[in-house]
Amino acid sequence: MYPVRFSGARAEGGVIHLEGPWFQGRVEGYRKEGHAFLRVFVYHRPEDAGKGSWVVEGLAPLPLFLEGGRVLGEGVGLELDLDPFGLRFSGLRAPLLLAGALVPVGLPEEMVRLSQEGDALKEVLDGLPLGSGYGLLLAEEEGRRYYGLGERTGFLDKKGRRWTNWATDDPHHHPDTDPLYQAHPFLLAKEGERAWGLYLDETWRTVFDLAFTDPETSLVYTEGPTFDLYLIPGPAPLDVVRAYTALTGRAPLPPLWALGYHQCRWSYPDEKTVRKVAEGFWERDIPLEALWLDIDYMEGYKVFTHDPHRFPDLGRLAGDLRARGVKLVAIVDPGVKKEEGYPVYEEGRARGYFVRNRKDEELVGAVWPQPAVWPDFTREEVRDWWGGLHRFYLERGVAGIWNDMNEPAAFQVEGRPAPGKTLPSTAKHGDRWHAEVHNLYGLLMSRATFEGLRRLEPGRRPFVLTRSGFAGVQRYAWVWTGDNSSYYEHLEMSLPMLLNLGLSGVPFVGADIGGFSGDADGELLCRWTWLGAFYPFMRNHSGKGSRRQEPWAFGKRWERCIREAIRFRYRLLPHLYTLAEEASRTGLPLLRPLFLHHPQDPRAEAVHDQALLGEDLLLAPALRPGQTHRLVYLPQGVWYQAFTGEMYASGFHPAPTPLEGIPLYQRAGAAIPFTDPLPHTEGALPWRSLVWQVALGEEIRGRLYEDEGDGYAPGLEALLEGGFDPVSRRLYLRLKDPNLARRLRVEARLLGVRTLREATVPWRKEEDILLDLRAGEAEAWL
Ligand code: MIG
Repeated sequence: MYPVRFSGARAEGGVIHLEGPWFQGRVEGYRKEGHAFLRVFVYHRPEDAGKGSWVVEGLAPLPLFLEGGRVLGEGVGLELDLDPFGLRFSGLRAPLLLAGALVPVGLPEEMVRLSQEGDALKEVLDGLPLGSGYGLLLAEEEGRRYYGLGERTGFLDKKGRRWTNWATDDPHHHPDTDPLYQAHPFLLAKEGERAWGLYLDETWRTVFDLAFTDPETSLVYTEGPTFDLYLIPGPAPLDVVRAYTALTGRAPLPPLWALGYHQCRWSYPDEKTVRKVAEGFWERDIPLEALWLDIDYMEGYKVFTHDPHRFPDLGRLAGDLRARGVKLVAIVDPGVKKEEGYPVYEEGRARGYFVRNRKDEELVGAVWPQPAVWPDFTREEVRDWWGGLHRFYLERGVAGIWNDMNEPAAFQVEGRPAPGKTLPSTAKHGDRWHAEVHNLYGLLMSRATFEGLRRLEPGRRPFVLTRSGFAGVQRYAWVWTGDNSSYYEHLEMSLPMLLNLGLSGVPFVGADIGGFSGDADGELLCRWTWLGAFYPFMRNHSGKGSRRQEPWAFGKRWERCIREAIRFRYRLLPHLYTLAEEASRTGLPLLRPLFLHHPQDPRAEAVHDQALLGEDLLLAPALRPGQTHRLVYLPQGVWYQAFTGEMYASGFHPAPTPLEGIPLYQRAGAAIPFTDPLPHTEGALPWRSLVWQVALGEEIRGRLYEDEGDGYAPGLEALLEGGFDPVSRRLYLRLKDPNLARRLRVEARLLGVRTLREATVPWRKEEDILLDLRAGEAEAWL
């Protein structure tokens, strides 16, 4: 590799143009929703000058000018070196941009092999005159930590390892497996309380070597022919997340039901089994929102079909379940069975919609359907077609779509085992190599599905779950973390995995509760369901060959505990839905690492086994069998144990971890809306019963968002405000609630308050004191 050099820089039309004998570049300023961004773009082929983006859109220009070596614009600044090219930005010193293929780090085995086959590599890389690839060197700072990068194994801080973006189906991943299904070339760097972000808008394989090969240096590498980098100034971690989601897009508000409890298995083999599982929930009074159909509902793994014997009438099944509030979700894989007379194949072939091989023939491989071909989702007409096919499911009452195997995963290609379990880099999507668009496959498939559902049922909010995705996938789908195993280690790892996905802009995420591969047991499933009650996406799923893991699978002892966890989830729904609405507006995830709200606290920086739900609830799950206690770290502020009401100051404390529950803390001053558990969410809004759980504080505040739970009618907001004066012991609460008259019960639970001297409203005592809030106002002396 050799340094990129420029001989001059000039400002023109608010853009800084970089010129050199081999390389050209631009620094551009942008603005969106009050956030400023800098784009540093370097290329060497004239045809790349106008490179677009698959993800970023709707930016307004922010004019830049040059002052000495500094690039300045309103609210942003960057220092440049031209020869060799380097930059300084916020806390980032990036002394060198290197060009040329970086064989030891970046290149996949397949490409190395191709390179040994003469000029094939040159062809893959489109005959680049200078080889290919760029790597930006970052000077490391001791106190810097890195987060983001989407879905990853490991702990919270991603420094010290090398991470690759190359969507990969790895069904048996381990603590150090990389890469996995998602590709998010995004970093959030934190240095003390300041943070900055970096998004590499490149869809080719990219590599983030974070002080791994060399502790003094990190490397951000792309194997593609351009280097397209967005810099996000911060200055707080919260600003970086808000700005990054302004840049790459936000998740739309999901239908309320998506936040309920989901039950899945590969597979419930026939209609009878599906009905029996539903009965199992109803008999035991366990809430159930949706049952999921895995690949065996299809006839011969053909998408947009159902098996005539095992699932003779999907519509009737969906209708019967729906009558009791339960939705059906069906899996749709991208691999289309190549079979004469199968209309999806015939139509796709006639229109030339499938991915082609390097000889420009239909690329034939094998996945669950054998043989199989793959739609080319990079083309809009293919996405439109695919989206429209979903009419099949909607007509049969299916409520949501589950996209799997969309890395894309392939078992074989052209009669041979598929290297890397995917399509060859030389496959063609239109005139692009698979190498360029591989990472986009899941994103674009989800987009096709989401847009199709929205077109077909414009009055409803689509629900799509995807396994693979790229930066921005949150605009179209929820994400689950693929094939974990029934290990306590994977229970533990799920939290940092979901937290980093959240920081990477994907708020609606979950891991398979109970673990997908391997055999769960009652205690593991109980612990996992309690943690899962806080996953934005709460689904129990298990794989073929593993023990069944419905809530009652391990006997009464465990059923009790699991039922409690699922019921707790339903109590929490008013708050979860409020946070979901916030996520759709601000990009902030539901589940957040401690440091996001406590950036000044060094002890919060690496905590991987606790999380915040919103800003006000802190959870600290039990993660080992037989565990009776664990250490909990509470950041700045006063906290109340959310079940027992005990008060804690910031710091460490040993907490008991009983099976019925989870160590959960509520920030002093926070009011959280809870409801009574319902069997499902049909007709639940507006909440008939609301209990605002108040953790006393000098200032008290809580928010509730409500709408119809689906569709696009505007929503309403309820606010609880007030305060507690510790000297006079006077508590004042005022509720502004436009739906007040429609509720049967509205109360404030005074967390940890056991006695009350006097109140202006009716009150009663359970474990804690409950004040009637139907008058919209209450005063009490404690
Ligand atoms: O090759 O559809 O991650 O959730 O149950 C396995 C069967 C394919 C992988 C998914 C898993 C799903 C399974 N699928």
